[in-house]
Amino acid sequence: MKQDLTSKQITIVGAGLSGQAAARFLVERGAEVTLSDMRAAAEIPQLDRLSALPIRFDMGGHSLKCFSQADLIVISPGVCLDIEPLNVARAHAVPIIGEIELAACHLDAPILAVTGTNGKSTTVSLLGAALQQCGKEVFVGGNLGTPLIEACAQDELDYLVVELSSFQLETIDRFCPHYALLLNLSADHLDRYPDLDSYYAAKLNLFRNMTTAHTAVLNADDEAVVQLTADLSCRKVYFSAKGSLAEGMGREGEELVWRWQGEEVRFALSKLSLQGAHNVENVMAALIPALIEGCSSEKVWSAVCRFEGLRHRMNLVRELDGVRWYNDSKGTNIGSVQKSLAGFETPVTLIAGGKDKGGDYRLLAEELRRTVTHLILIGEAAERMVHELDGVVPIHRVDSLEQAVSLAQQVTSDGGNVLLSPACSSFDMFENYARRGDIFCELVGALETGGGA
Ligand code: UMA
Ligand code: ADP
Repeated sequence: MKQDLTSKQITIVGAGLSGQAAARFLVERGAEVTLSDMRAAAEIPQLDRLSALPIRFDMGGHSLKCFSQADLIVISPGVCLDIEPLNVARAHAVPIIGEIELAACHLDAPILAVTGTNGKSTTVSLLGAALQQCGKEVFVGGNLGTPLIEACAQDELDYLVVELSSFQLETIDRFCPHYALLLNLSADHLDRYPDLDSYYAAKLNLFRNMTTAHTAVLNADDEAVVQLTADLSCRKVYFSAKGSLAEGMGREGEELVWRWQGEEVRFALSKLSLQGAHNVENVMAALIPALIEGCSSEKVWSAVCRFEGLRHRMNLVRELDGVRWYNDSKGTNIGSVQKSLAGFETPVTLIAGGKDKGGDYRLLAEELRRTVTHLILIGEAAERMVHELDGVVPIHRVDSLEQAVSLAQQVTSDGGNVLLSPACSSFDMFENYARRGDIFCELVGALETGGGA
């Protein structure tokens, strides 16, 4: 339901991408906006773009009166719900929502939401491309990078394809997607959640308002996904990369097979540009809503096959002296690094580490033993990683990404690979994962031949 926001006192918490976009939207709707951030204004990228707007800035900390006296509080995904200013707001009965909830109340097009621990960005991009190929007007964003609230400025959208993180799903209330894709569940963000169950519960919030008129797209091969969605009241459609399905999207040898309401369509996997078993799962999930919506299977498949993948996900940076260098800076948790390593048949020097998210690094041991000859560690998590992986493979600790790249060149022989796939977030040393990946690519690009093993 669209709220009248005119003259409402609204405090936005966090002045990053999400908060700045919410501020622009709310000012346009006539709200009296306060933008509050614990960082000083000078530390916040692109804040000057808001300087011409009638916004009150509460920077360098959160003033409690901006929370106790507001009509509504809109929080950014990186803001934890248990910070003191939000407790004050709750004590004054001020409603607290996230940018996603605010946006959804003011958008009419059907929402196709994608969540899961890994593969979200790839899947929303595939789904967006597939729908666009069929002539649909589509917004593609959310956690991927463009805040959902920015879709409110676009007219005549057919679909909103939205990547949602567990952080964003904590603060939805009436948000209800037409399709909700849950790709997989494994440990992540344990620096924000007290335990795995709380992280999974945030993800499952996605389904809270869905009824029989809505569709959940679920990974039949993921035990946690299947168990935790057993009681959903909406329609469930499954995909399985491990075998065929009587109804849904299965795999038979080198073909995907879509069986739906008596029809059968086959897709040859050899035509895909994307590499890796995990990407087959992402493709399967992305195809389902497009096919159910009646898009042409030829058009959808041609868009999916052309898609070459997003930056910072297993990109080949260069080959030098017979060594292949890969940037997987978006490999920010243990499950994703397991999948990335599983794709290698030749020896790997792995560069990992960063801001610790509290996962169990011992889960990497099996893949490390199989493929990794040297493990080079950077960042805050290095100490715990050394402790948990002691004796599994030779470990080297260094102080910077530059040192890691230089050492990787020295220890990696002709025929081997160097992979940056950190299993951690980047915020201890870099602005974000993309900056970390860009710097890695620059360092690798500057290497000279003959510096290796
Ligand atoms: N802040 C406060 N008070 C707090 C906590 C944070 O003022 O208590 C401030 C920080 O000082 C900072 C601002 O909040 O200035 C940052 O807000 P944010 O962390 O929510 O970041 P945004 O720039 O708004 O970007 C967010 C998402 N960030 C996170 O979830 C951490 C982006 O996802 C998303 O692309 C963007 O909204 C648009 O929707 C990034 C991410 O790392 C890619 N996501 C995590 C992931 O994928 O693992 C969940
Ligand atoms: P997300 O947006 O969920 O972080 P991405 O599509 O950006 O996911 O992929 C990030 C990393 O996760 C990739 O580099 C790859 O290592 C891994 N990954 C991608 N898809 C999957 C999947 N379906 N299952 C497990 N790991 C995956």
